[in-house]
Amino acid sequence: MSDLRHDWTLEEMLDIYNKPLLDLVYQAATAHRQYHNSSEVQVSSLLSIKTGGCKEDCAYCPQAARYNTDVDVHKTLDVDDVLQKAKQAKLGGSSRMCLGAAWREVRDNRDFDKVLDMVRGINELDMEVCCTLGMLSEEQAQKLSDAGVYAYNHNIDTSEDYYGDIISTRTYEDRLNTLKNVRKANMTICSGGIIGMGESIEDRLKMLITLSNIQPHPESVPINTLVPVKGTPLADEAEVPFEDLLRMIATARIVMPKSMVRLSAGRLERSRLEQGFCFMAGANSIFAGDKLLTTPNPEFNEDMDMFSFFGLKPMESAHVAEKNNQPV
Ligand code: SAM
Ligand code: DTB
Ligand code: SF4
Repeated sequence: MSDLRHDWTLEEMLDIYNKPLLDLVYQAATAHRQYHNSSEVQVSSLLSIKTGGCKEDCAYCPQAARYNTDVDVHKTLDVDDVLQKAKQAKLGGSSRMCLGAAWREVRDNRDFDKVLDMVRGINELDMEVCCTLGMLSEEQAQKLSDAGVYAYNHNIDTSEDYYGDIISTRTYEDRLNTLKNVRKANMTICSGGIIGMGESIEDRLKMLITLSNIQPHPESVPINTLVPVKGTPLADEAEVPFEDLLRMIATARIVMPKSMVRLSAGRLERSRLEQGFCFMAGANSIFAGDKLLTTPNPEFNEDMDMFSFFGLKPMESAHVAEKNNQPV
């Protein structure tokens, strides 16, 4: 299977992206079936362990301290509270917890030690743990990995060319560096971006090129649609047409066929049939639970209804799968 390429050109990507829509979806569905069980969707629960008050200036983000949004700032949650929430998520059917913090970067302090305890505790519940905590040094990445973090989410958000229009307090290079540290520490990479921030189609495709240049490809690629939040500079951005989202998901699936493609933020604005089309075009992961980090998301039960409508089922976590394969 030699279609894992790291040298996609913009021309090739444009040719794929601009195919007649159903041909594009068919090609993506075919690529999807080469590497994945098309009836399984990975389901993660997101939990904001430290909310708001972030010193970065990401133009889309309700948690940046400098914008006047309705987000209530909250200090780092206690380990016991987080484990309680993880247990609830597990009872609800989630096999994977993703812990998010509104930090520019991780600092070597008591809050980081708390996160490491959370990670160990959630692992003991036989759940997979992901974290998204901002930039990491090599040593911090290793500590997270040793504590049992399975995946680290760190989005590159858009193309290198457009990045400066969205964030000025860090560089694209900074983000890519953290991704290198994540890989070195043997955590899997979850990295993608946001559509609907005023970027061009070329910017979106250049972002996919950067991701597909990473060797091996990121194990997981979240495609978020901007959730416009009052008080942020991007509050009044135009809605993203469904066709754009579908083409983006399908193109990501074709250029990174082995990765998980996550239909991330922005699902509340999409109908059940639209989301079904995205699963057809190769999306095979979602965030479930009625809240993302600070903004609303569909109810868990609604998602499970949607899954049964389409004949989909939640994927087991690597933990559970390992256990089930052990001889008794
Ligand atoms: N502070 C850490 C960081 O920036 O890496 C982790 C949390 S941050 C909120 C995680 C990701 O959420 C961002 O990289 C961005 O892609 C996404 N995000 C934030 N606000 C969003 C919004 N309004 N709409 C869609 N995605 C958003
Ligand atoms: C990702 O790509 N999307 C998630 C997760 N990684 C951490 C976050 C979406 C956040 C949407 C805005 C909010 O709820 O604050
Ligand atoms: Fe801070 Fe992350 Fe939001 Fe940027 S995206 S302002 S780094 S919480």
